[in-house]
Amino acid sequence: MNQNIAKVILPLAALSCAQGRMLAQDTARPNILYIMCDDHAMQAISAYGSPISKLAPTPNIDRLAKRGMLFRNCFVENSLSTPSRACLMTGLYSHQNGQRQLAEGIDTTKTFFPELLQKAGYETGIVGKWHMMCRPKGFDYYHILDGQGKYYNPTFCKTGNYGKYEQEMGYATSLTTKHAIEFLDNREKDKPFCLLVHHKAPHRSWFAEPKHIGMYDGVDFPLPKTFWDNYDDRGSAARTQKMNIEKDMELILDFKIPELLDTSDVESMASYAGLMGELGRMTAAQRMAWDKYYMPRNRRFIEAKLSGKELAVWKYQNYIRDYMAVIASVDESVGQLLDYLKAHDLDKNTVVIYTSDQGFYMGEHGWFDKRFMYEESLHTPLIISYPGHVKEGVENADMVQNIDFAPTFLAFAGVKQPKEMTGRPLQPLLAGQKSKDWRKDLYYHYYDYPTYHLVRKHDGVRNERYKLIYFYGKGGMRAVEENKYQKIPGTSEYNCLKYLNATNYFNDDPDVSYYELYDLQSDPDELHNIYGKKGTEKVTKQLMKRLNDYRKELKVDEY
Ligand code: SGN
Ligand code: CA
Repeated sequence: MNQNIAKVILPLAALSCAQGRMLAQDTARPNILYIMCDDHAMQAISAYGSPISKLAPTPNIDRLAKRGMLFRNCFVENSLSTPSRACLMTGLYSHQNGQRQLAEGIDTTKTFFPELLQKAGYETGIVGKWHMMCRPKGFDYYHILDGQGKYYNPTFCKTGNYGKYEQEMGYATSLTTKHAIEFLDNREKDKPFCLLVHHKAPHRSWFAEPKHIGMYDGVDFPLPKTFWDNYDDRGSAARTQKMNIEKDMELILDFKIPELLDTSDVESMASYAGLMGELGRMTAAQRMAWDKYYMPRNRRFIEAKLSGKELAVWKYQNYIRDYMAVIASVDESVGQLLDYLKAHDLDKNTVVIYTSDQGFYMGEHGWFDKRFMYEESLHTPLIISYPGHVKEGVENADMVQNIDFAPTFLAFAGVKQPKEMTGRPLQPLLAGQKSKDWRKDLYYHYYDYPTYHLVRKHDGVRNERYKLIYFYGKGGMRAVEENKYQKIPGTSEYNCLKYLNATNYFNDDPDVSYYELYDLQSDPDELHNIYGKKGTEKVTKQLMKRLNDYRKELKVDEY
């Protein structure tokens, strides 16, 4: 074995056979601290160097990047919360672990990686957003939010009391950090630990902590160059989506303007209810901090009577301002956790991972949200540090995926990866090796239609240069028949169906079956679909073969 890889894996692998009598040796196995945010775009982390992040830096996440490896090409398999979390838990693609859509679906008979760590003598914990509709499996400790969780004074349930949610006063990011520290303080000190810190932030609708409200007021963020994309060159899915900042971001909910409530309008009422879901939970002091910033901002907005492009730009600016103010708390949390590790002499023997459950649009193509296989939502940030084992301040450009996380953690713990686990351990890459047989392309599949944001089903393959996407499925209400969860009361798909029915959400929504092809080298912004264009025959054939091979090898049963 190559010496560098050995440095990352060997001290651990040697122990796997000694499970049960390993306490004396346990300092050899690293602790794992996995921090995952919800919807944190790479564009919002200054270590990745985007123009937005230059105006709203993340010094603590950057601190982590300086002492570890920053991955430029980490991708999700299905750009949505619970599917990504299921990939994390199982190291399996969505159709293998069952969680294809946002609602319940994970096959709980599958092994969750923390179960294997537990068996190997690790103490395991999870705090914050769990979001899976099953009990946390494989955790000695949990302190988790209810579903998507709330930002203000949220409810949590804790170890042994699954489903019994109790309100805690404070802000979600700080409370989650507090519970992470409780786990670290109270853990059994002679065992290695694996702690998952899953922040609710910066999920929609971006409610900042009182001390950060309005911190970017007056800062003008640069518009992404694809902001005014008119999707000319593409199939219908890029046009029929409902995630456009200008058209679909709601003034009441997303921009927190309750003054605009129109009680005769269903959409206005739904938007207001969403907003009150947070404002209505605030204490008087929290609400005062809120109103101090938003009341004058709302008044100025209403008086300005903006429309057209001016309104679109106003929305973009205030979306980014609110989002980045939410990130400020996340960044502080990372700082607190890193400081804790140092103060407790745990920093050398702890692998720290920072990531998100998917990427997010920060105005690229005029969008927010995720779901599409286009770059900004397909990518997710990934930073891994393990002092003395992973080189400091380095970047990696290999194609890695969130199904690789579970195998990586098992390898750190010296636990043999179960045969059925599809992802691959990142240890060779962490050791700085370009392994010859590392994946040269990846498979992606999105299934959640017709639900919020109306992104059509698609799958596809991406290699280092090209991306082939296949959009498919029935349109409009005809798609409801194809949606497994849409008729099950209580699921998010069911709730959405009621909304779709009430609001004439669909305009012209055709059945689709078409491909798109992008050359990421000459067109990194994916503005020019070259599928069917002269000169692309050879590359189309190659990618089509790879896509079909993936579908066959992975037994994708959609078609
Ligand atoms: C909520 C959001 C959507 C978001 C989904 C999924 N609406 O429904 O904008 O796409 O969650 O997000 S909200 O008004 O309730 O915030 S995910 O990150 O959980 O997949
Ligand atoms: Ca998410």
